[in-house]
Amino acid sequence: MEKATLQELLESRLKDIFSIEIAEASPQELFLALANVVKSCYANDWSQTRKNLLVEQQKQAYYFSIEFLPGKLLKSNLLNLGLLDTAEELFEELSFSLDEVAEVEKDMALGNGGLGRLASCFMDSLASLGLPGNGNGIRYNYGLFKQKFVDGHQVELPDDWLRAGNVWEVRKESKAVDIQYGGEVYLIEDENGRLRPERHGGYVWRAVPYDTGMVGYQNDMINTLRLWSVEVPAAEEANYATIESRRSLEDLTAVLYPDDSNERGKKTRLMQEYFFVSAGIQSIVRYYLKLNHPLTMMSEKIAIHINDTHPALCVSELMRLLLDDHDLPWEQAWAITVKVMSYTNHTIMAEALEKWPIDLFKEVIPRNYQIIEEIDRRYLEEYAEVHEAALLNRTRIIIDGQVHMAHLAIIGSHSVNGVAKLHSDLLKSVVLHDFYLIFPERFNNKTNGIAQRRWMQLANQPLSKVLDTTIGKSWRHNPQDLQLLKNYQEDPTVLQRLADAKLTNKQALAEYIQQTTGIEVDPTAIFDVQIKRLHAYKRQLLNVMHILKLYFDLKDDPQAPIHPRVFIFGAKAAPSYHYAKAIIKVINEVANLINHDPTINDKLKVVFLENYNVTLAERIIPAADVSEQISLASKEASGTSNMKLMLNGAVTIATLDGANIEIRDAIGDENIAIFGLTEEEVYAYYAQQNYSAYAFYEEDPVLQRVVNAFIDGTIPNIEREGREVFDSLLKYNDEYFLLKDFKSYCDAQYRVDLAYKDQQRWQAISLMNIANAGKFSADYTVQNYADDIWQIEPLYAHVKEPNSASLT
Ligand code: 26Q
Repeated sequence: MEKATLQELLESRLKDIFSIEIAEASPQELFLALANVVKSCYANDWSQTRKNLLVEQQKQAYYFSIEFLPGKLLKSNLLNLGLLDTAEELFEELSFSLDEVAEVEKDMALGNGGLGRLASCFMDSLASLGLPGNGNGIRYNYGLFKQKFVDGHQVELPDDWLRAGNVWEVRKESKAVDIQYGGEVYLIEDENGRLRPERHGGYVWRAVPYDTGMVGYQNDMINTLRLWSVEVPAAEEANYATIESRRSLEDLTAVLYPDDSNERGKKTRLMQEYFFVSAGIQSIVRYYLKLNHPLTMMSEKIAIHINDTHPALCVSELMRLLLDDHDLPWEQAWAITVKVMSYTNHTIMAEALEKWPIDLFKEVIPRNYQIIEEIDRRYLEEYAEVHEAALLNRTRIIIDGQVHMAHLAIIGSHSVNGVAKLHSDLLKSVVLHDFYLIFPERFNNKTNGIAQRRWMQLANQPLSKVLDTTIGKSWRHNPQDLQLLKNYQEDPTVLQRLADAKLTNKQALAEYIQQTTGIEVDPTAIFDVQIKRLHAYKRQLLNVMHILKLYFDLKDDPQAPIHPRVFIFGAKAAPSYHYAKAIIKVINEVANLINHDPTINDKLKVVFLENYNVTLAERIIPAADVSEQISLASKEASGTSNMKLMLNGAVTIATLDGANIEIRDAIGDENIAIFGLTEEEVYAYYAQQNYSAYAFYEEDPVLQRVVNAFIDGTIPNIEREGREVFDSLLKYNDEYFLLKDFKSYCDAQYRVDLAYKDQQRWQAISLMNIANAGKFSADYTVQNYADDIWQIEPLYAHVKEPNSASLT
């Protein structure tokens, strides 16, 4: 599209909506008008994609996820439509900044962290590969809370993201479905001797879908992200006359649960899970029936993916529809279900595995509960001859009055995958070992990937331009072409250009830091970044301990040859996670102490940026020199910020955990700073139960000084929090082995400092990170899901030149 055409469209939208000219428009008005233009640019392709799908009848995948975390969509849609450069030029010509306009858009933050962001990266890749794949989730009225710091403490504010409306969504009233909750279900024999469920009591709520187009990268493919919102069924308005009755209904899709590990036993959470599952499965079956094929062939047209256990009810809900509404015999229904379903596990932490009390299940979803009991009974029966009773009793679905969601998902799926090699291996050997004995063929690995278009082309234009001029533009379509950069490892001009791009990004971040926190940081310092949810296992505290060590080194010798560093944190803690909030307070107070200590002379700065989210990630990642990936080995399933930071040229300091291992394998030991216990060593400590935090404390005076700092008054205002940290390390024997890994972490940090001082070497390492990041494109990951698990193919009728994703 020509610039002039875009301008005309924009002008006419501004007239239509606001009756104003471009020159008088505010950023808000420009945003809304431009977003509407963008929407109209893909409207036709969206309906064409749907029509082609109906005509071609190709198999489609449905990605069920209780979280999606797309962030902002304007620039990503412009990029994918091939309009970004044009729009940028136009706005410049009109003396506006597109960035300022894009900034107006509210982040769509319907997720907590890695799992939700992964779902959105996958949506982008599905469309960009021309694959028929849709998202299914919940349209929360409030996304993840906004984080503020008051006195160094985290305070949570509601995220009222829909207040000004959401331009991208389309309400599809005609596609609404009813969701049944509660009541009692009796099984009554019909005239053919078949047991039929009869429901007494209970209530029906309405699920209304809001669809958002998922725009493929320059291929005219538009998939659909379908999010469900609760409403009073039309026929029942009279029953919801009181404010209280309405409120309890509206609560259902009001807020995202802000815990990214586990909220135990909350009825609303279970109702949410059933809500989007039932709505999604009903709409899929309805669609499938339109194709006029027998239900027994469903797995040839439909693949349903269960993203972690939150949508595990897909299994029992599809069974319910096939049995109760479509009269299939159990065996047929079960065969269909297992062929259709697949499941991804995202966590190793035993305490995070989802379980529900059976009483709650019976109360909320009685018919599903009956079906789950029957699945469980038949599971025990079917495998009784092949496996020992003890094994079956450990793997059955209902154990000690609780429904184990992972067990339901595994038994009901033909594929179970982890999200990085180590994680998938640990699923087989430890966490899900019992299931591996029974269903070895179901287990596989799909290492996570990231939407590189967003994390490079959109977030890092300075570096993208350097890449274009150095290796050409093919990397924009084929991420593996980033490898071409390897030819320039020793080319000082290219290395200098990379350094210049990094500096530009650091200057921009420094300005943001100055504006939002008042802290001055020097863009020539090392920007050392840890951005992720706050969790004990991710060990932000280990980072803090190293910062304190450097602080003491400088106090002892203000001339110590340490290259200036800015430590940057971004992290939200679950509101109920007391210890994580204590760590936030501690980091903020350490920042206060160090940033205001004149003897440190600005050699160290600590910056904890508020409200870490997708948009803030897009600011921080391009400016990072060092990427902190320091979880205790075996605990981080994959990590994905590690991939984003690598792609943007940050050098990683990491334990051999999650995808860090694959990153190391891709770039070689010389281009990453590895430290700490290995997974085997961690498990050996568990087996021998001989870890003593105190022993490490006792023998290392440096460590002693650092740990004591939490309680000896060195850090002001952390009387309570400092004590909690101190006790977790010594009294409770340091669950995540920080004291054990401290020394080797400090050594690795020292290597990083040395490497940075040799700028030529540093830039070459950074270059190698960028050059080898292509393999972590979500395009490859999604292609692997498509080939191995879903068996879906690009929509042939539609895609002219599908973006290829073969890792050669
Ligand atoms: C469960 C029950 C009740 C309430 C909340 C939850 C809940 C919600 C979110 C449990 C877990 C999550 C999110 C988990 C998550 O984000 N895991 C991360 O997934 C990434 C993508 O695979 C990995 O890279 C990370 O390693 C993993 O921690």
